[in-house]
Amino acid sequence: MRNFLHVQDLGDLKLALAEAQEIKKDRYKYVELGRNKTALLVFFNNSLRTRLSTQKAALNLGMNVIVLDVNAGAWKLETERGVIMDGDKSEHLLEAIPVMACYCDMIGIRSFAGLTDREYDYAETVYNQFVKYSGKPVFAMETATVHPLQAFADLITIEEHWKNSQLRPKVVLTWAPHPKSLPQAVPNSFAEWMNAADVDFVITHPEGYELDPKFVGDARVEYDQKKAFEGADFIYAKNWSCPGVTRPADYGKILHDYHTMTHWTVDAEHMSWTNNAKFMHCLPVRRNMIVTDDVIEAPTSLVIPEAANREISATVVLKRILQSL
Ligand code: AN0
Ligand code: CP
Repeated sequence: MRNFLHVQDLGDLKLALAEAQEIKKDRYKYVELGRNKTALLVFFNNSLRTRLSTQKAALNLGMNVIVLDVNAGAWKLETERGVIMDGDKSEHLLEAIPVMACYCDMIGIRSFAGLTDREYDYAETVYNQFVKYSGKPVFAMETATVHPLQAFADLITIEEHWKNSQLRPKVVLTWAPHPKSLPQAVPNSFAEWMNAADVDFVITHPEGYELDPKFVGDARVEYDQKKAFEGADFIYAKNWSCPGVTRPADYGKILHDYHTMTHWTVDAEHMSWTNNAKFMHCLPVRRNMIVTDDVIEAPTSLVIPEAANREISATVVLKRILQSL
């Protein structure tokens, strides 16, 4: 595997999950694989988990790691071609990418959606520029439309906490309120990966927040949150801004004042509608906005195991890339 953006990039998902468990048992098993290889992690946006877990994964594999925070010390980068660069941006990505590529063997990119130009975001313009102009393997650390390292860790976590081999778990992705416009990358990837996994998958959100059909696939969409939660084994909460599917002009917007949407916040009553479901969120999470204190602190909350599994998903992905060099 050279590039990592979608679930299909891993090939057989069952094999990838087995590899994750192999690595979890002995996370240094492939420590020789990365000797004298360098991973460059480029952050255009903030991060806690992705930064630490991906660095740890590279160290597990014996690699060297360089981290670049574009907004903290690098030249401000122009990303669009054809712009007259008379503003505050000193360097163009089209020079910066091949330069960065000189110093490493693979590149991880965190570059969130701008949430103003749907076409630009959904074409994965920045990620694809890195693929095209670096000549190096590139993996997503949350790009404009996907967050596959997160979705892979989430799937590992669901598999670990589902003990019934006879039945498929019911997994529900629920929208929850948030005061700021957030990308669709996490719900897009979660939907893509759940559709590829052996689970009964339902998506619930207020009208207007329909995710892009290429990620929804054959998943059931239930607008009544209570109905969606009934019998659920896993509740995956996340806010996302309007994907602009039904009304392109609303792309990236918050459709209703969040104060009027607090009935979507996951609280103990919501969880009582489920089959004693586990609660999941990728983090960072705003407490008492997305989820109440008692739900996130309950023994049924998986938010910390999910974050821990980010090291495992990243180790599998970087190992696969190393094996392709
Ligand atoms: C980001 C998002 O919603 O995509 C990152 C999540 C991993 N969240 C925030 O910006 C709060
Ligand atoms: N879940 C996740 O990707 O967290 P960070 O934004 O802190 O990396």
